[in-house]
Amino acid sequence: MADTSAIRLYHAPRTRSIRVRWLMEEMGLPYEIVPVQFDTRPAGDEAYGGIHPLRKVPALDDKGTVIVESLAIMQYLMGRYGPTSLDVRPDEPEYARFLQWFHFGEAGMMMPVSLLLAHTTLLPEKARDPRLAAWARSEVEHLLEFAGKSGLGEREYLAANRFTAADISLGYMLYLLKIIRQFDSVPENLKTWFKRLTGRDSWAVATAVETVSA
Ligand SMILES: N[C@@H](CCC(=O)N[C@@H](CS)C(=O)NCC(=O)O)C(=O)O
Repeated sequence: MADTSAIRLYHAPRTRSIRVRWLMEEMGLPYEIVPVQFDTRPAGDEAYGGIHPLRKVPALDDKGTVIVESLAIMQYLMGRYGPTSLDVRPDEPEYARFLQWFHFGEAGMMMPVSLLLAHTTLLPEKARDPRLAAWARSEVEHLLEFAGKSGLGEREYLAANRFTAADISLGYMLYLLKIIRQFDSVPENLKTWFKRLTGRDSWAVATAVETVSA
């Protein structure tokens, strides 16, 4: 296996860097956490702008190779330090299904979840638009109905009959909905699946707040 001694994850609790940390815990990769302050925006300090010019999290520095975007980072780590059961290979029957749900977790969900977050929690109360929040909530429900029916159905995991990066990707979005108290209308089978995912030891480490002082 390639040298992993200097993988550095720029991390803030509750953010999408959880996805990357969760994956690295599952893969057993050694890594170092670099806390990024997230109490005020933009995140991090000016020096962090040299790592991630948009000053968002996560970012990963692998011995000088810097990469941002949580799903791209996961794909990079699986490709660079795999093979791993978290990835689904092109020659496996559920490769397409894996890719679809892996990307759905961010590309499919991000817009309405971000709007919901902004208009229920993040923005100052005066700037929140209840109509926008209602629209975002119904869109999120619509997407989750799709994920519950077409994605999970009666399965235990989204693809390939095992826990994969697709579960990490979409699982994080359910965590975000939980944080902003929009979890009640999540379909029952996804709630059960989320419980299954969050029962993993790797989840406890990935979401530990006390290990970083941002
Ligand atoms: N699509 C990006 C989203 C990155 C992102 O927006 N991260 C949030 C935290 S979960 C952030 O840094 N927000 C602060 C900001 O937008 O200023 C990814 O998956 O990494």
